[in-house]
Amino acid sequence: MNETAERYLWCARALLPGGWADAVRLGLDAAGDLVSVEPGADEDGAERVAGAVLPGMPNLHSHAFQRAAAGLTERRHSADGDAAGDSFWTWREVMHGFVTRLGPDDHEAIAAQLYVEMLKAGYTAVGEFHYLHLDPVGAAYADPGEMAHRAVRAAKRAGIGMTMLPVLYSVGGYGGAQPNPGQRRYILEVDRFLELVGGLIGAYAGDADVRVGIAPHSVRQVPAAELKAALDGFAGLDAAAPIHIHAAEQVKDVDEHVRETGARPVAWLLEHAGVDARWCLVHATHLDIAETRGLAVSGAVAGLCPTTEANLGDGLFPLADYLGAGGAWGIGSDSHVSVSAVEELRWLEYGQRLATRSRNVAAPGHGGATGARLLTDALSGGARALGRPIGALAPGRRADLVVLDTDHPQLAGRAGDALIDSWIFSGNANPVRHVMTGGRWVIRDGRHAEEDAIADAYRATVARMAGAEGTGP
Ligand code: NGQ
Ligand code: ZN
Repeated sequence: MNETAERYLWCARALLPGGWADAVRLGLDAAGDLVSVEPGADEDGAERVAGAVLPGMPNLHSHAFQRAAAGLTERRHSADGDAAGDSFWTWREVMHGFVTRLGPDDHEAIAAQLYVEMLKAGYTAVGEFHYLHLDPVGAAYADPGEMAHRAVRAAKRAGIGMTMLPVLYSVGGYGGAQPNPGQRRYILEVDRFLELVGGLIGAYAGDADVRVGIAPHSVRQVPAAELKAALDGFAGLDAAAPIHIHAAEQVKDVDEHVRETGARPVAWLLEHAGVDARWCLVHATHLDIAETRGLAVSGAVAGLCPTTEANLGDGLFPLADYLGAGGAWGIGSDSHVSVSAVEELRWLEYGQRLATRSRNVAAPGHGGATGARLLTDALSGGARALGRPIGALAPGRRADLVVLDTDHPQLAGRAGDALIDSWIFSGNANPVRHVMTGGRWVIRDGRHAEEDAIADAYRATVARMAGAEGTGP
């Protein structure tokens, strides 16, 4: 961050860390960071921004390639008479089959389309939990970072901030199971994994729009010894970067971990992995009360992905207890069955209402606004999980912001927290009008400058993949 602003935005109203403010003058430096935030200021030659200005929303969990499979896994996969029926586990088989057909160009085309969709939905940064490291037969690309670089390239073209989280995926499943053919592309030895991470850190050093962390996939796919080796090795590469892991998404994950180790997975991680504010436990769906409190006090972020968790039949996160314990959390679109910050926040709250037959579960006390609380928690937790200075309109943060159209009928007559509540809990129109990331307008009047070309490339990829295999996964 430079000390001096090179230009100014003047916002009729903006959500600042202390709440809504009028006539806010934002100073931006040449690098795209905020250097000053002055409420009640004169317009004085600044670029005028009409509407309501919010910090851009971090999307802390994405598997970009799954965007192209969204909608293709909604046919029954289990056999008639199979009492268990379809589940997360049958979905997972279909998903593993899908990746056998995806090359680097496909990955980049799908990611670019997805990231434009994210920006239009108000997401300004993404955590890409990336495990497609190897080619379809399980051999290394000439550049081991090929597939990761393609996702970063897509992010740069779209203009979304990127936290690249290369995944360590060591075994096929519990008990050291052999990988199936779909999983071949994910598996790296810890040494190769750390080389990949080191290479990515070097490639994006000094780039304010990219951060590199790591993601041991889950305690199911990474045995304790590999997890420890990866964490030790990563501490020598970057001792402050984010660490993400899938945790306790399915009851079976909990049961198997108890059978193997005697401990529930989140309890085990809290005890053995040094979980702290660098960590993001994605899903963390099935927690007992001790784990709920332990996770909250660890400072880690719970990475909640309500639309995917619903789509996959995972279960419901114990939100009220976790909020009561002061836990941090953020949202992710994960499998991208929905790319909408509104839908993630809305369904997080609705899941709780349905389960508890009550209302305003996330509201912060008497008279507190539910949508506003959800939004502000997800901004701060998401920023922490992505390890970048984002999530607030404050000096030192990236100039990542979303402008809501306050002329839209959905927001008519709304101000302050009622405006956020109305955005999140009324209707399905998208009032996101403009979006800025790192000081650049990337969405203007609801459009991205490259959206037509990006969508054409995406359509060509999907058509080719469908043509290669018939009707889909
Ligand atoms: C993933 N997705 O890595 O894409 C996982 C499924 C797994 C979610 N957990 C595969 N939602 O957990 O092995
Ligand atoms: Zn995931």
